[in-house]
Amino acid sequence: MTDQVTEREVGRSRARKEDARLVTGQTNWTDNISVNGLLHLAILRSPMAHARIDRVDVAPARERPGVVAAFSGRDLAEGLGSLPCAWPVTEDIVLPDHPPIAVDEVRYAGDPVAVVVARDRYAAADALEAVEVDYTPLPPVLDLEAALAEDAPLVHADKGTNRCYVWPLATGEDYASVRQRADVVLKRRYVQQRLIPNAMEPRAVVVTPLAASGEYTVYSATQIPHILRIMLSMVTGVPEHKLRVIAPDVGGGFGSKLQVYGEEALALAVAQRLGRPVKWTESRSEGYLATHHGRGMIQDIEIAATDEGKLLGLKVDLLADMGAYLMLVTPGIPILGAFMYPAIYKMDAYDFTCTGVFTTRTPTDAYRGAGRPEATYAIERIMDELAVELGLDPIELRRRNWIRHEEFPYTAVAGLTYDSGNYEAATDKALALFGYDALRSEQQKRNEHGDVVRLGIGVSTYTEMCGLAPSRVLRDLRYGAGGWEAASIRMLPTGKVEVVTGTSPHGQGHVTCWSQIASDVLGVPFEDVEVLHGDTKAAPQGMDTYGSRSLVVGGTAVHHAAQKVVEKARKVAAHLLEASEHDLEFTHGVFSVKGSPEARKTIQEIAFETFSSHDLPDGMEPTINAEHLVDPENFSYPHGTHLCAVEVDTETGRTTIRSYVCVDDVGRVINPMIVEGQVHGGVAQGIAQALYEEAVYDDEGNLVSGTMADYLVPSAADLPEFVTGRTETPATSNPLGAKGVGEAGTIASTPAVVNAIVDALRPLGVTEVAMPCTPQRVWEAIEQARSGK
Ligand code: MCN
Repeated sequence: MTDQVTEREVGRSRARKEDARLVTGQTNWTDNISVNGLLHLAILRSPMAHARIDRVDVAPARERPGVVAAFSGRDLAEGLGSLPCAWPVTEDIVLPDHPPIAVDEVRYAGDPVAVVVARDRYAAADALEAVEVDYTPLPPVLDLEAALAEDAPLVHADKGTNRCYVWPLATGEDYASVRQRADVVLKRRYVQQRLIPNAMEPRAVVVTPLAASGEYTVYSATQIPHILRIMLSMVTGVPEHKLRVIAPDVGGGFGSKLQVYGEEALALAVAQRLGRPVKWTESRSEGYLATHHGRGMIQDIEIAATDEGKLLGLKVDLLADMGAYLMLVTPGIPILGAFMYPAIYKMDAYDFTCTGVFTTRTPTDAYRGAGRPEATYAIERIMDELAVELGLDPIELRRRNWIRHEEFPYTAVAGLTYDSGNYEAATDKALALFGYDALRSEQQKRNEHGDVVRLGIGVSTYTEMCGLAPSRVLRDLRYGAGGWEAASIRMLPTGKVEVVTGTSPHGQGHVTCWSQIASDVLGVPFEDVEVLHGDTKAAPQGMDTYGSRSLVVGGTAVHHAAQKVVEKARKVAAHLLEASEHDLEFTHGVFSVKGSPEARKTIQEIAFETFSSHDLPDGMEPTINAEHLVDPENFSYPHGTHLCAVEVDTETGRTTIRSYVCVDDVGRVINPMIVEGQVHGGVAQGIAQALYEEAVYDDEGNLVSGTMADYLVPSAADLPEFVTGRTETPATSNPLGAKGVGEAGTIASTPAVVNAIVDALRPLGVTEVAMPCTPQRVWEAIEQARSGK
């Protein structure tokens, strides 16, 4: 007989089941996949940001040793559709054609131009230099404001404009009238630099054809095997039922693998043509050009308030850099942020407009937080400026405006109903952990002494919408997919359990957490649960992993599916124990008859009896397996308070983070250690935006920060010790009471750091430092303030 569990799994810091394999190299990365006859793809990319393609001759490459085939864009164009944009945010959005490989024109440095196929990857890469391409340069389009001028050169000449869309949202009272009653109106411009997602594993794809049946298996380092399958079928014409997509072990994504990439379509098209298995693996520097970027926005934000610091209204005008083409959800990224500018604050009016702009740069799309870090940055920065203007402590200003615990559920001015929250508790806890008052007095002393190294304190009180999400809301936003998630539970005859999930983890630890959830509901040991994912044959239904949705949607589906298993098992147990279902208790995996505890059956015994099906209730199918699809009623709204203390050397401009405290409220926690890890990773990425990372382009549109030597991804040594705390305000929109955590740290941390830097330098007259706040930028800001410019 199998052991039953007596301790609750949910809430335990279980070491991740999946890690032993990952850290000992017994992994199955896409690039490790090798099959007989495998051919390798290399892709020639445009060296120019914008040019007409006059001629492509791949014939010389075909002569190179080891080369099996070579294709120009024109060679491959037939039969290949446009890459999909699944989030056309307005009816009149400009949707340019996006061929997986350029045919007539290249629109960013890195746009694919030709494909070489060879027996090994080195032969393929070497032969690229033999491909002849004649280009006529066209003017690059790099400046978001200049791109909107009447006479601006056009990224897509056939569209007649670089304006992709204009998306307005005006909620609450009329902003102009509210502004009139304000005592203070502040306006600021913030720039969200472009960021390059740096997943540990670069992208890779392997396609294996099965000639006899016309089937293809696509292995891809993707976050979205299910969506990819549908979209690849539409782009290449391979019928969906003949396509199997497998996301093997995937080494991170941060949104960059929430995509349908040209290379995936090209690999499939080449495998189709040659009838041979093919592989493409991106190099790191190739990824910097060809994997989508994140952020890239100019934010004009205006806040109106009374003398007492009561917020009245907010106006935001956003210019969002789409890059050269619209990828899967490019236009929707700033729209996800649109709802978050009012954040945790009460106000009467909100007026938002986003203009999407095409430029001749790598397309942008989701990057950890996707729209919400930008919104949080702008509101949290301007709240600090307003506090200074009103002579208030920044935390006091926030206290005067945030939604109070007893006011939940609360419909915020942008229209979202926050189900729960306790901003007071999280802030109080963070302040205590941080030692706020002591740091403020030290700061004052240093300022009075005119110290070279100044101390700055930054706060960020945030919420965010995640757990994407209710399908009906997504439909209203013109998002092309639903927000549901699927799970099924297979009770194997020997009492072991397979959880099949539609989520597709790539570092988050779903195998562990889903095991914890299933174990609790079914009463079977954690070790007896296996989780299957990331394969459209094994887990045919799913909406994949992004938007910190997996726990609150996918985990909830696991919970419900497990409950269905228990209910089916109850019927069998009642029959076998000759009792009424209502007289059965179910505790720790054991059904027993109330009042006669010796009359009992474990759920594992039921699984075996059902399999052998000798004695089932009439009409009952011989299985207690179950499936459940969940479509949540609402997003989830994690929140918290992050506090950062920096020391800024006013002679060198160097910033050192002295302490970093974050108290996050992600509702009920399934696995505290995993949540802690998510917060650490998220905060690291937010700090990276504040201090280090930027995709820099020259005036011709070349990416000059094109390697890891030029684009500074911080290592653990560059980051401070994080002090983490939690408060737990359960979500009311899912039975787990959980809120998402995957992006929270990134969303909260960037403004905390920049607020701290500006706070340190304010006595010197500095009111703004542009991100990333490199020593040079900080030093320049000090010099500018000194010289009064
Ligand atoms: N969790 C928990 N209790 C909670 C909330 C979450 O135990 N109250 C656990 C979940 O069970 C899950 C993990 O924390 O194991 C993250 O859950 P969730 O917030 O639902 O986020 P997703 O699983 O949907 O992951 C997506 C999210 C996003 S959008 C980005 S970007 C991101 C992130 O996850 N990219 C990551 N974290 C990442 N972590 C790694 N290692 N690699 C990435 O690419």
